Amino acid sequence: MNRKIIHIDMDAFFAAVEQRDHPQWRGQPVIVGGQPHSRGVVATCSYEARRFGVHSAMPSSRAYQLCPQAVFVRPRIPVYYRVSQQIHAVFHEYAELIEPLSLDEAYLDVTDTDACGGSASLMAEEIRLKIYQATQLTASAGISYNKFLAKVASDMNKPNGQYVIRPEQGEAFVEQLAVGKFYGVGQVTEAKMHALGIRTGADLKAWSRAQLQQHFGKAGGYYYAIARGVDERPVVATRQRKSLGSETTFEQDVSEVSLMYQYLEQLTADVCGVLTKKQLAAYTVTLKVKYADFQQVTRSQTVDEPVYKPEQIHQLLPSLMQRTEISQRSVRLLGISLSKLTSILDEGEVKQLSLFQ
Ligand code: TTP
Ligand code: MG
Repeated sequence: MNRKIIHIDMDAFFAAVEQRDHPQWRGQPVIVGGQPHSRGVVATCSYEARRFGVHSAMPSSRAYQLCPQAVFVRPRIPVYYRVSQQIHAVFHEYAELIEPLSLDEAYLDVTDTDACGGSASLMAEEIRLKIYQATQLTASAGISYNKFLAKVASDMNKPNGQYVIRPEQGEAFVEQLAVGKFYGVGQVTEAKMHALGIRTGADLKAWSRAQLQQHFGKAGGYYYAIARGVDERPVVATRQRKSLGSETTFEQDVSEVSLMYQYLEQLTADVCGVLTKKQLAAYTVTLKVKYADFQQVTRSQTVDEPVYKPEQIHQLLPSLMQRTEISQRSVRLLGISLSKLTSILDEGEVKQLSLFQ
């Protein structure tokens, strides 16, 4: 029994929201992320900017060289969260099993959904229409019998389009697909495959499972299966963690700020340890302070680029600490927590795989 999976992905998500909210930017190259002369990177850009070669994760300075006339805007993460909630409300009309990959992307298992006479393609049309009606934003969809193919399919007719890969087409579809297009194959793995002479799904198929495992470890088994159009991974409606934190109550109240900073460094190290193990990064860092009289305050900062290294968090500490009264009052508890978590893909590349409120 084949499953029916829909992968939905919003088009130029952050940039499309900015163009929606700033009509004067419609039809213009819009680059969301770091400012032109900053050391930041491009989060995403409008399709008008992509024509100049600008893309996600490119240094903003490079984007400026390619497209100096672009409008450079800072991300407004809370607005994107709101849109994400709206599109999820639509998803819930069609599927119980929804697996978000990021704010703007999700897998839906619609195998047991009766809507549209059971046609997943018609459901995808309706979902995209309802998303548009609710948000004035366009989405693309891929429809297939597993997650891997649904994901690849959603890129085929982007923007504002959809594409179906039927069970009998799956294997042939993967054969002609460049390995760089495989979800889960980053630039490093792609280069490694190229070095082995593997450029397409067909090339990949020529290798045995054992050989692939030998070269790529655990991922080898996954590559072996997807080269054959097989991907048994279920759509999992993961209850994602919303935050990670660590705190400590002192045996004796602390009044020296430099000592507090040292404790916070230790707490940061603890939290980052967990973060790294879970392959996550965070947009929001929160400092919690409980004063000697048990009064408690929290101070948060949300950043444009998710943080995951202790040094990145250390940089935020002084301004968070300044927003408290720790220099005048002694403290019985300090805590650090990280929220608005997002996944880090292998190869050190940070990508919004799972952003959650
Ligand atoms: P994507 O869905 O990868 O890209 P997109 O929606 O902007 O464009 P496309 O039409 O090709 O789907 O990512 C969704 C959002 O996540 C994107 O709008 C901005 C953010 N993002 C980053 O902040 N950094 C990144 O490196 C990537 C890839 C995305
Ligand atoms: Mg998208």
